[in-house]
Amino acid sequence: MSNDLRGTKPFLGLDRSPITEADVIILPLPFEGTVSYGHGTAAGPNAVLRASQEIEVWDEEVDFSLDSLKYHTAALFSPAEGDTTGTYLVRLFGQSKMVTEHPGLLVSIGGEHSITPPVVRGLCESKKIPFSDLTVVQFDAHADLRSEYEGMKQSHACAMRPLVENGARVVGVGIRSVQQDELRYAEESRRVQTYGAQRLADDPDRERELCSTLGNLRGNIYLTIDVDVLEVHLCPGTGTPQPGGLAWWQMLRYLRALLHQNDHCKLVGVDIVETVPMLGTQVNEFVSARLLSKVLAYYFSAKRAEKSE
Ligand SMILES: [Mn+2]
Repeated sequence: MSNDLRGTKPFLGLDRSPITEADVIILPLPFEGTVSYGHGTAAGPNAVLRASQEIEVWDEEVDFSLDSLKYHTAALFSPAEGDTTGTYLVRLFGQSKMVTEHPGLLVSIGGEHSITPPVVRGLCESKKIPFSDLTVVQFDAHADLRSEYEGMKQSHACAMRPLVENGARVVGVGIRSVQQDELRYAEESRRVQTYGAQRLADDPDRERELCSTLGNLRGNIYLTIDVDVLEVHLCPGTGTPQPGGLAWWQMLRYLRALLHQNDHCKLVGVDIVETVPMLGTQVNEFVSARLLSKVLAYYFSAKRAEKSE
């Protein structure tokens, strides 16, 4: 595959630590088996890692040096010859289970959103986390709650459904493209809370409610960021862009509420998906790399402050 030839750069250009010692385990997942429209997200992980070489390691907002953490950037976990979507995702479950036997925080870089369920399942199995004690915070333009899409249960358009079916809670943020039966399912399950993009933009009370929800989440939290949650100028390359997304500072307010202002936040894994690099611009991969650096700076600076108290 052409995106393999350029090689995988270590996250932020920092030395690769052994996986056993890493605070953060970066898992690049160049998979795009079920994308319905735009292609190219398989090239996302390498592009994001390359862009990360240019990100400042000091976070000016929370005064945190990202090079004070140890990173293990794993090799690309690519589809093998003959892999179908099904066989790749089963192998990914095994890979996630294996890497999460180590204590570091798992950060997966997609690839399309269909990687999330097997990554979460593998992680929960090796860390013995029951789904009933897991909240998935989903930043996404789409609800991803369909039972199947184009005949496939594993489609990127169904990424949240198996997690909810297995008992996880989902807090969806920035949603603005959803089917009636997805909404019905969300209501009936009683485990899905949705904060639509339009109300967040128009109603300051709704934003306060969201920040209070994120700030008060307890138990294990998995964070999944589909970059199409953002306004389209921040992610023009993504597979299924939707106008009306979150602005940059707005996105950071929500991440801060969850990762920096919630003293009880127990983050068990993160992924960022659907980044598609484009010819002639680096905006897609830079936005994703910067988002990852903010996630880590917010979370680990708060953990460190807690420890020193
Ligand atoms: Mn999605």
